[in-house]
Amino acid sequence: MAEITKEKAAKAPKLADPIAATIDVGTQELIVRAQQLGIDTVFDRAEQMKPCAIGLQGICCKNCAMGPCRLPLPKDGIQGEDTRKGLCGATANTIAARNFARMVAAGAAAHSDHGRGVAEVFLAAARKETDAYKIKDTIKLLSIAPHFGVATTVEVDGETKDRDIYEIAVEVGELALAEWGKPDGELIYLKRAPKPLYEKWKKMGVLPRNIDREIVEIMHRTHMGVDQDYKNITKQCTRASLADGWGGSMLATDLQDVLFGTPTPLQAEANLGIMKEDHVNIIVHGHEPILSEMIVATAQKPEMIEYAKSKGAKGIQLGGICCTANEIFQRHGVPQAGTFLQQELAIITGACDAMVVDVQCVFQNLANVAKCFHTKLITTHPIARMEQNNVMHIEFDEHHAIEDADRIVRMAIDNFENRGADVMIPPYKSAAIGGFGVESIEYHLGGTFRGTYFTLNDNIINGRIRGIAGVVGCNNARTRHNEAHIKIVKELIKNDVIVLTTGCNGIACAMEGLLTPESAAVHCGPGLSEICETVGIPPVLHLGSCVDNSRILLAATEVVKAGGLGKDLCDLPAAGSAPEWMSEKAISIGQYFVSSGVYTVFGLHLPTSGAPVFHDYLSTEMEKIYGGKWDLEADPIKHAHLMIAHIDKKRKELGIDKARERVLMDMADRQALEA
Ligand code: BF8
Repeated sequence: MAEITKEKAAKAPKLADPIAATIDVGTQELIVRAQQLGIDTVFDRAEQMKPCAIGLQGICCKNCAMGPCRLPLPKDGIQGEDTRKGLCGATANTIAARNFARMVAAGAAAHSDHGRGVAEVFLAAARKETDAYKIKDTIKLLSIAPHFGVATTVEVDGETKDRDIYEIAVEVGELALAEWGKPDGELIYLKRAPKPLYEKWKKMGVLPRNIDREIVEIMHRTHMGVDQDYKNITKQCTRASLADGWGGSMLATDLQDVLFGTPTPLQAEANLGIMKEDHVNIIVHGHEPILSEMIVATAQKPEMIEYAKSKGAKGIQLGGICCTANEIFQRHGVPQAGTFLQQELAIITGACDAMVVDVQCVFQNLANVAKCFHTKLITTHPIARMEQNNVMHIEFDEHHAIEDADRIVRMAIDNFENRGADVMIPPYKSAAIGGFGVESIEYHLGGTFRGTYFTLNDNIINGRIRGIAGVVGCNNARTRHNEAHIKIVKELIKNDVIVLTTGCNGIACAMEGLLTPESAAVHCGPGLSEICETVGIPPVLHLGSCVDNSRILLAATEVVKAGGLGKDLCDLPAAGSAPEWMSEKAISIGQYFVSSGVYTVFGLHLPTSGAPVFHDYLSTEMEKIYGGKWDLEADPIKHAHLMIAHIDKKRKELGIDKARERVLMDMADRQALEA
């Protein structure tokens, strides 16, 4: 055997320390397994490649071929005037703002193009051009139709009659699809925001005209030699991000609810331990439920289960990764196999018979990992293919969706017998309840008869609930997997802040057992614990995928409407957070939260730190305009306390800070009062 010399050892690529890489034991075990098998994962690659410090700060401009121009901050900081400039004279502020804007454009495009795909399928279903998709949730359809000005009833001979559901759906579908490219007017859903917020947007001239136009305009403005005022660029960031949050994402959520059902609370499990050695395991990964809904339906068919049994398996186990996990968890209770950073590891178990991917957050390295196992890796979306030749492409189309899903599930079943003997599924998983949304929060906290947000507001006003936090977003291999997510959420609920979660934060919380009512007694402060126990809800409410951040906007709007907590979103004792963000979508989400009046804290870093004036504009100046601001804090406990301090500030402004002090009196305080 060749001797390992010091030189050879020094040349060996540095591998991740599994314990430093993730807080999750199952993930640690699979990182070790990958390393033993000589397969690199994102955790190892994060050790081997360090990020570019200048890019990280947002001050590298590569928007023309005279560059890239790099504008590092002087070592001793900026003394006096900031004289840094690129070849064309672009300042650090212009460069950082352009880069930031392009992130907003990409993020808004990703969410909104997803929404467009849903709208197209919705219209095909409404026109009965496909057998695979139907108008399922008619109550939701009837609730959104008025926003589009579509009548739900008709007068016939002096009598009011209900209109045909499919007729309504066609009109809604056509108007919804027009939101991407209509020549005049403004986005329809903007008026769902509290009136003062809508008026603010109008006054600032940031009402999006149509979704595509705002994204295209960012690309134009950030072309070499166009918009050279970071304030004006930021204004367009707001307009495009609103086209995402109150446009493309909100439309995606609503139309998906109509097609597949508005989620209601249900129970499932989370983490890679949901995979079963004796079952055919199919992992569905990506974002669009158009694909995953069909796979879920097909995998549950008795003939498919029989087919799996005929091949020696006991059944079919589906699992989701990334936002597809959130989509099929919230509507069907399909278990969540893991977050963004666990995608390669699902294959490294050796038990993944097929991984089916569509768009967004899919690692190209999945193909290299799949090569080492029997796993069939299948891409399904025309805009998202992989160059590696072991990847199959089965293009999914609403007109033959059932056949496509059938083919994929059969392929996975046929592949079961090709599995190697060496399977390692870490035996860890947690119970989780998901499926919350605007409607179910109203029901759970308002009761069958009341069906309002009054009870929630009452409990915020009396201080049992200190405030509301939206904690969302990705994992990032530059930080310990899930650590910041969990520390921040636990610190918030410990301080009686109820958490609304989406995206990979939702999966992280599910893996940690925080999506169960029982977790309240263990982790919550006395006020929130009492509410969770009385109502039977978890302290962390899972509201779905990243496009479903629109549910957070609408739930917050319902809180405003219920009264007693101000007139606008920026008045609420509420805050947003993305502890481990990595995606351009997160920047778009952050921008629309801030532009909707929400104090929003990001973890890690922001690609703005190299341009201090622009960075400051995103916090201080945006707050003056919209009432919300960007903030940054990498330390999870400090991060949570920034949010709590903001919540307390808002409670004080609302004059409800005293109520909370009373509620949280201990027995000694009470006795002192009685005496
Ligand atoms: O849209 S949270 S890593 S999965 S980008 Fe991706 Fe980030 Fe996860 Fe969903 Ni959202």
